[in-house]
Amino acid sequence: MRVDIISVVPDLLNSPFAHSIMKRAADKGLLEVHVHNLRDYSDLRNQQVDDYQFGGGAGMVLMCEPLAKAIDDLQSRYRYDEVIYMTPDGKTLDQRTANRLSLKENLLIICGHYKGIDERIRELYITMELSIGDYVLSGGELAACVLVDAIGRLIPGVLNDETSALTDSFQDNLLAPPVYTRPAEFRGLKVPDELLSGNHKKIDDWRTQQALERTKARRPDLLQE
Ligand code: 6GU
Repeated sequence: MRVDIISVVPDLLNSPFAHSIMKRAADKGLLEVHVHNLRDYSDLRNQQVDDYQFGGGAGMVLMCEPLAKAIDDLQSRYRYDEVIYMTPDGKTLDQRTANRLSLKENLLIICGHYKGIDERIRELYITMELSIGDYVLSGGELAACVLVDAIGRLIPGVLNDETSALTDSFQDNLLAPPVYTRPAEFRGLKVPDELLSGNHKKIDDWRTQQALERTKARRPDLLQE
């Protein structure tokens, strides 16, 4: 998968993809992330990319021209499956959407900043608008990192048996069961007998039961779906 990201703060987007599972995805040739500085597409003095909003009001808006120029340039070179705008008024990202996007070849992600981007860019170019939750961030960059991480780990071949996504929380609308490692007893707290039993059926049943109980207690909304 190739992911292109357009941002006015490209430095925010570098380190998250250079470690751990995202790094392994890149090393295996399964995920390529390319970050583009919106200012490189400005024809104005000081590489200006934002302006005051019509109608007045606090906060700057990312202008049409640099964004259109950046997207046109990238679209002339790659055929994107989705052009995604990260915005708090988008659809909230969930595991189902991450699963679906992980099967795409080329994604273009636009990060807003300040008050966001000119509405006409949304009308003309954007095919999908995503939020990562009901709170406001200073810009779309951290949200884009969250999105690429959530998608990247699901790309076929990125995870192995040890890191398999099949047992993640949300993968079947259930939270994951508790996990334990050595020692078998820590400060008087024991690992549940079922997990030490060596009986795979017993272990699976215990995990399913715990996942159900945990979901019922913490996220009953997931069980309604
Ligand atoms: Cl995608 N962007 C911003 N600026 N804030 C957010 C968000 C996105 N998702 C939640 N809050």
